Amino acid sequence: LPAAACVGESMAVLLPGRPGPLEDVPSFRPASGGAEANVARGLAALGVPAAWIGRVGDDGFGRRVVRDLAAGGVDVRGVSVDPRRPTGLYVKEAGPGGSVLHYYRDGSAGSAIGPSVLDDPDAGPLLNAAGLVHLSGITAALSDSALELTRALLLRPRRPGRLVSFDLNWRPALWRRRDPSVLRPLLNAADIVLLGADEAADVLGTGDPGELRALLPGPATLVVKDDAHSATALTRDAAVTAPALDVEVVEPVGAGDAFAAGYLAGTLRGYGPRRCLRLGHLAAAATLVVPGDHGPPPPPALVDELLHASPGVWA
Ligand code: KDG
Repeated sequence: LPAAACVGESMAVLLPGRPGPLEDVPSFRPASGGAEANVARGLAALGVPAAWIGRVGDDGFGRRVVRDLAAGGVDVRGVSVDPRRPTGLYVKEAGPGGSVLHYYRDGSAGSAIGPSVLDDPDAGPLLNAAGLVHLSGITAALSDSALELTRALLLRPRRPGRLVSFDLNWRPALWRRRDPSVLRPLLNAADIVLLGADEAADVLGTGDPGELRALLPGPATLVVKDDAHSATALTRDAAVTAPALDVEVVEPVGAGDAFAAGYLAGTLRGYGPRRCLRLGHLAAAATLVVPGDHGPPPPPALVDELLHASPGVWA
């Protein structure tokens, strides 16, 4: 049974063969993505048994998404196939200012997820068994039923020992028809919250770790990421900041998910905050240097060496 269950929408991805406006791109490479599924993949790559819980259409993109996740070692027994709706898709457009994601996911199978998944004979037991359930703000934006499921997983009493992590994952394009004020109570109900200082400033009015702590007293741990530079973990009694690795960034999408996977894998291994942050940075670095949503993690021996290195090595 999985140690972690990641719930959300996974999509097919088209990566441009070269940068520039989509109308001039001659070819695309297919891949798969979706924030929570990326976290499941990142966890599995780090040796944590992880399931992805979500829905795909009865189509080639859906089969690709499920196949890619399974190949990445993710438990896909809890995936439902929706015969009436298509699998979502996103297309990356690479420009001088970075990547833009174009979504084709309105009415998708993934967006139709809802609280009924809790009673699903396949997904329900996986969700119940997992010590950690990982969610993100993207799911809260997808549909009324997806918001209701997010609320159920965060706001209902949980069994002792169960952790729920929540990554803000602010995607303004998904919130045009919804009020993002629903996010704050969700964040506050999680045990571990991950957010970027910049997105926190957009959604909560501040990116300052101390001010965020005052706004979100609920989570046992709040992890505030300062772009590519560092991340700070605020626990009940301490604040620990760890610098990121300085890498040549090829494409940043997916790095936040890899960071979350590293941080959460560290938590499940019983690491203290500094080592959790370091594992997050290592996993993120592996994704920053590839064009897709996930890169292979560094070899375990190197990870181990860097986790235990003296602060000077990381500065
Ligand atoms: O974090 C990476 C995601 O942004 C990408 O995989 C697409 O899930 C996605 C989303 O909703 O933006």
